[in-house]
Formats: sequence, C-alpha cells, structure tokens
Amino acid sequence: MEEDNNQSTAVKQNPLMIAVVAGVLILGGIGFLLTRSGSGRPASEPAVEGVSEEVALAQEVRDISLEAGSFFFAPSEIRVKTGEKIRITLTAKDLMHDFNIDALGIKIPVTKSGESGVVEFTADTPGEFEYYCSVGQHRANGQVGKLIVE
Ligand SMILES: [Cu+2]
Repeated sequence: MEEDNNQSTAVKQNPLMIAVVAGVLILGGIGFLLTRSGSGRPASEPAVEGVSEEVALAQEVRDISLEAGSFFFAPSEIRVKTGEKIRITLTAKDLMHDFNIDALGIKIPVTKSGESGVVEFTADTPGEFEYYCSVGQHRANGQVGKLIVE
C-alpha cells in the first residue's frame, strides 16, 4: 500500500516538474528574444537621442525594398526622416516597371520581370513626393506611391 502511494505521488510530481521546467524555459526564451529585438536596432529608434542619432543618420544607408507589379508598388508608402540616406531596390514581379520621383530627380530605369534596379539618394527635402511607373499606362492604372520625408 505504502509503495503504491509513493509511486503514484512520484508519477504525479513528474509531469508537474516538467511543466514548471518547460514554463521557465519558455519564459526565459521569450525574455531573451524580447531583449534581443529590443536592442537589435537602437540606432534608428528615437530612444537614442542627440548626437548619436545624427551620426547614425549621417553614416547609415537605409535599405528599402520595393516590389513592382501590375499595377502597384509594395509598399505604396515609404516614410523616411529628413537627412537619411536611402537606397531603394526595386524588384519587378512581372512585365517590366520603373520608378520615378520627378520632384526629386530620382529614377530607376525600366526593370524586367525578376530583375532588380537600385537608386541611392539623401532625403534632404521634407515633404510628400509621388512615385510612379512610367511604363505604358501603368501610372494611370494605379502604379503609384508616396514617399514621405518627415
Ligand atoms: Cu509598371
């Protein structure tokens, strides 16, 4: 009788122990991930203030990937900060597409399906600027977007 009791107690405790250990591991893992993602990109966060942010803005090139298809840009809105150096990589998902911001004199030449084109510039003028595809009737069909320099 006593042995039976002891065994069943041990069996009951084991799953509990496993659950506790698993819980600690999961919580630890989540905490670790949160800590990592929290510190992963300090340079672009406003939490870093003053001089260090300006240095980061002056030195880093911000990569923005843009997909072009019939008839859209994804994303259709890009937000950057005044003074940021921007590198836009346009990838055509079908047909052929280009990228133009007339007001800033920015252009990625016609890019065929599956290929990519790149343009680099410094967003030194605050404002909202339309970008569009100049191929055929793509712009009229809605292949436009907005660059917001804030
Ligand atoms: Cu197009």
